[in-house]
Amino acid sequence: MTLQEKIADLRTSALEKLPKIADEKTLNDFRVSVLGKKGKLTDILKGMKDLSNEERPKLGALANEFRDEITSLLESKKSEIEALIIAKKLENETLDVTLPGKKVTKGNRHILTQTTEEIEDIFLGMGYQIVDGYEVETDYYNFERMNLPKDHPARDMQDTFYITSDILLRTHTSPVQARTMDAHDFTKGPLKMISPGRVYRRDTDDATHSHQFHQIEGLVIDENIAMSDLKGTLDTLVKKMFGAERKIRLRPSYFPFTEPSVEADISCFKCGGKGCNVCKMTGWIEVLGAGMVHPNVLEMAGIDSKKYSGFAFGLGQERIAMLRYGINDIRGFYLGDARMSEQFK
Ligand code: 2NM
Repeated sequence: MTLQEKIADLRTSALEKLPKIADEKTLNDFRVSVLGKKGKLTDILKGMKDLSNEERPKLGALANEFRDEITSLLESKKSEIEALIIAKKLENETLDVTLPGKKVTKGNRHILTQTTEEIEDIFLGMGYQIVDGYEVETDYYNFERMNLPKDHPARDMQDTFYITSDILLRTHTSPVQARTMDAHDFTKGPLKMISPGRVYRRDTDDATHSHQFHQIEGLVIDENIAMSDLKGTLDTLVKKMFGAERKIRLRPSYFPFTEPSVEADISCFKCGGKGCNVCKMTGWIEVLGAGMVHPNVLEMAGIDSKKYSGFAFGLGQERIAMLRYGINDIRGFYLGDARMSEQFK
């Protein structure tokens, strides 16, 4: 067989095999075996050394022609295979838009979180800062600084979770107020803050008691802060939370950390004051405690009680939510039953 015939044979078999190739690996192996350094063409061309000077360039030209033809065929085959791979991928990823969608159930924030954030927004709108503190506190900040003397019944082992005789779980968020008063620079302006958070009391849980619950306390200290400022602030709060028609009523009360102290009632949001089951026929609902900060509390923070005065208040998110939504068992807030939360989407 002449070298020309050998190339012609190789061409025939290559043209026959090429169209049947369907993947990149086989195509590459084919290229190497035909055109590679140790491939069939190279093998044939080894015979060139025996050709005459006229024959050699002719065979060279033929070999080049063959190489060009196969190279071009390999190129188009490669594109063909790539297109096929993409087509197959697209086919597998086809989205049937007529199929029914998967239902995504959306969660929602716990009702106590929602209540807290709603109250936070109201006070942020009045220029208050929101301050976080420790749930594990010292006797000093939790009681001493709140003008609760050593023999005060609230300091009883019965009422508080003690970790040591000096360290306890806070019974109110007042320690946050004390710490913030300590740090506040009154030459820069008044102190206006709320402290939302979890608080603890030693109590037997039932429908209306929980050994842990949530509280928001507020505090404003500046020169010339008066009871009228407290009343206006509470009025704004209850109108935003319970409706513009609500009125507030302050009754005298007692807290060791405020003097005078008051309980604040709102006119009943259900009956408007005529008397119903929500207000127990009184027309009024107790919502929070408040008062003018006791001079001792100011002085313990290094604040001159002759120059500065302040008001403070405290409310419980559980109580607010129970009133608003007619929840009759406080334990429902903590059981983690999704059906409880789902009602407040
Ligand atoms: C209440 C009622 C009345 C109160 C007082 C203070 C502080 F730090 F200024 F002394 N913080 N919170 C306060 C006053 C809390 O809760 C029913």
